[in-house]
Amino acid sequence: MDLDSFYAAVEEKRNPSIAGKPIVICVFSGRSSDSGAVATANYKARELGIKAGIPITAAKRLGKENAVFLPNDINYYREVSERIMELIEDECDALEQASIDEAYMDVTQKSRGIWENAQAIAEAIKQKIKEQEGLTCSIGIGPNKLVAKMASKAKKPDGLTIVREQEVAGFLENLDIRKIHGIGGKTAETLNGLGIKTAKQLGNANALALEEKLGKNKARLLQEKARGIDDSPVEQKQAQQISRIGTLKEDTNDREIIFEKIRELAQDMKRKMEKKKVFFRNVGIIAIDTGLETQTRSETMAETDDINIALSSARRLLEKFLDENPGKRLRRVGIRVSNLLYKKEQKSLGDFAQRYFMR
Ligand code: TTP
Ligand code: MG
Repeated sequence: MDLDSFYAAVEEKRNPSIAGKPIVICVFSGRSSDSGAVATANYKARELGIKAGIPITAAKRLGKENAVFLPNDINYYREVSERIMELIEDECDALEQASIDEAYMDVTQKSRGIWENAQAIAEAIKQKIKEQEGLTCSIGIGPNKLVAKMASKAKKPDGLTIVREQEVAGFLENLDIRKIHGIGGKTAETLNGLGIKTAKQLGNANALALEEKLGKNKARLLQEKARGIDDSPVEQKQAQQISRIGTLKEDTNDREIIFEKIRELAQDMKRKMEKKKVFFRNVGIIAIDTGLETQTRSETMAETDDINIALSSARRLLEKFLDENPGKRLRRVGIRVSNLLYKKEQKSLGDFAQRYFMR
């Protein structure tokens, strides 16, 4: 699952007055007013040639006066991302978040190995994300992570592509090598130089000739990918931290109002901590002011799973922060626990064996 033009879509959802316009999310370097690069652009802006990685100045020339340029509000995108990951976690056997807007889901058990069931799960996920967050995503379903990922890129935005085992060869036949994860512009040029344009050609290419150009490891890896071979499991990386950030009803420096919000967020965080069965050894607060500047404060303690200890620590940190920043009004606040210890391994061997034999 990969969300469509993620940062731009989130901004479009947050601010309906810009809906339908070309939207460009910028990472301003601060050197001069327009220096920096584009993080992403919505599909309207992509039609004008604006895309991730190009300089903001170039994007402004292409976008003319119609396009909307916004600074990258990464903390907010992380909040939305986290909510979506939690939403889809319940729909699969195992979830592996691959980036802020991308995740692998194992549905081997949930679908009982039946492709139509997997399709229904994917449709339900798309529906849920649309209803709860107002965002679209593209999903690929395949016999392994590699094919699923390539399938998710096959149709975008709002796509759903299924590539069954027996369809893998056909899917790869005409697939541009640039669509293979790990092949960037440079590698593609090298391969094109050898007359290799499609995944199938790469899969069938002479291994020695490839190794000469790319080195042994890379050549082997890319050739396996080009053949759709991948047996890596969908593995949840254990979270290093759990946090909740929320927006205050209005910008304020009133410590009671701010702390009340932190208390509310902590209740939600507690549910997640119980689900993950963690102890924490560090508590932090996140303070985002009216200029969207983010500051954090944290302290370390003996390991505990008691939310009240996290809350009294957060209270102390907040008091200190506000004393040090008199008059600073906050727009969003958050609480975070980190240095986590897991009470027991999440996946029992029985669970793993069952998944293995379902394959
Ligand atoms: P992507 O999933 O690569 O891009 P996207 O979601 O904007 O568009 P698509 O519909 O093609 O999936 O990346 C996810 C987010 O990561 C993206 O919204 C912004 C951020 N990002 C950067 O900040 N810099 C980059 O160069 C890229 C590629 C992405
Ligand atoms: Mg995306």
